[in-house]
Amino acid sequence: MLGVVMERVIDLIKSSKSPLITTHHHPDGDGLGSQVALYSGLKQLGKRALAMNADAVPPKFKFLDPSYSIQCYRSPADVKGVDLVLVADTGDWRMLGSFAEPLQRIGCPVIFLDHHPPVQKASSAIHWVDVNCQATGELVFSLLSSLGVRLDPTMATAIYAAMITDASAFRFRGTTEGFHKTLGEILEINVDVENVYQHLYAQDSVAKVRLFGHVLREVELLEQQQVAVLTIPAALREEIGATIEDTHSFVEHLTLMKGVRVGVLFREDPGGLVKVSLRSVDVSVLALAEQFDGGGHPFAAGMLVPGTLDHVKRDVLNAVRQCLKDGANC
Ligand SMILES: [Mn+2]
Repeated sequence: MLGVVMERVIDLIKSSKSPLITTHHHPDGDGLGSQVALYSGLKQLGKRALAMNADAVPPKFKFLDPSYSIQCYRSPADVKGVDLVLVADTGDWRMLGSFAEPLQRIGCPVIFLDHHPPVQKASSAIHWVDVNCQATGELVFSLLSSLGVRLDPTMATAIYAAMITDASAFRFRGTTEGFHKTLGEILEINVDVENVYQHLYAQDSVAKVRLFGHVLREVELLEQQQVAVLTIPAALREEIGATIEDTHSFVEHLTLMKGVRVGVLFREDPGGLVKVSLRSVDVSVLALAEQFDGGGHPFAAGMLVPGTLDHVKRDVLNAVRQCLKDGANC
């Protein structure tokens, strides 16, 4: 099945003259790394490739795009002439935010390259999904190899960053022999691994550290310490001067505590929304996220829920309790 989809994807890319490559909103290392590698690879094949997103590249990821090729979408004129759309690291139109509608209006084929379990069925787009891949970067590596692209240091660095971002210190089951073999091939090209590490993991602002200190002091442990909860009220974040992006890694710390099975982070966002991030050690939290219109992976999922912090916390934590009761079936 995967082979047929891959062939179709390769045919569409080969016959395209002006492909547009994008990724999800609030882009991360895997999305941007995959996008940059695809963009550079398709340029090498002589295409008038365009890399464009709705959101600007967050400062910490700018090193992945040394030639500033990723543009910000402004008006329909920006996507004129595009004959193929490639979306990296999501299979969900909703994850494209304000860019979804203009992309759908182009009327050309759309290919989603992704490694998340599919959440939407009703779509005329082509979905090349491999949930066995730990990162979309891994998928991009095999796609570019199949297209005969010779990786240069920019592409190699982008794929390397994409893969190590989503591998989270190789803690997940998706860390396969194949994953490490791909990394091995990437490292044969000139990748400055210390530089990538510095950019991805050693750029914390003082505000981020202070905010983390504040929320950690208030960590809640529920259900005989099997559930750990962090809460970030908007007022606290703003008072300290931390950005929304600063909070992204906080949830990862919860499941480092012995005995904790599920970590939940609640972040009060603008517009009456609460961002919920879920991490789990041994029960799937994906169905739980889907109940609230979210998505992700079995052990790392999230959703944006309308409502007040208190109400969203109550509803989600009830669902988490149910999830623990149901065990692996949830
Ligand atoms: Mn990813």
